[in-house]
Amino acid sequence: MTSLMRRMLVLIPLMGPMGVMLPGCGGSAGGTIPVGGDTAANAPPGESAGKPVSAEPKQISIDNFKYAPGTLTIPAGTKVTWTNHDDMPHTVTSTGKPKILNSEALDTDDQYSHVFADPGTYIYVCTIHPKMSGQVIVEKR
Ligand SMILES: [Cu+2]
Repeated sequence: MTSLMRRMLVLIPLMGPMGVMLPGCGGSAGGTIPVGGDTAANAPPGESAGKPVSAEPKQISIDNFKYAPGTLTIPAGTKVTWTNHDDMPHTVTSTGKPKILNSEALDTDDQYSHVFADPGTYIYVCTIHPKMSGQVIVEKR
């Protein structure tokens, strides 16, 4: 009896670290995706894993007169947020009509968001620097 008790007492501390690690791993893998700008670069466009989750919000950063990623493919219903990291003001403005995307001039760290409800290809530019352009391709869910 007593030796069994002692063995269990030894086992518990050994299991302790694993018990501590598991919630940490699960917490970072699942759940909300961090808002960091690096996630967009890692995500291959057009990767539509058959997850039944509602569309994850996506980020497009504006850096050095470029939208990154320049082409973003998303399922319908996705919210996309642009963040201007430049010292220059930029806009996110649809080239076609109606102007689905029509931000004001975004100063440094300003954001603009849009939820893409309908499938299609949405091309946009910066009206201040018309050579800047990007597109969002919205696919049916
Ligand atoms: Cu601009």
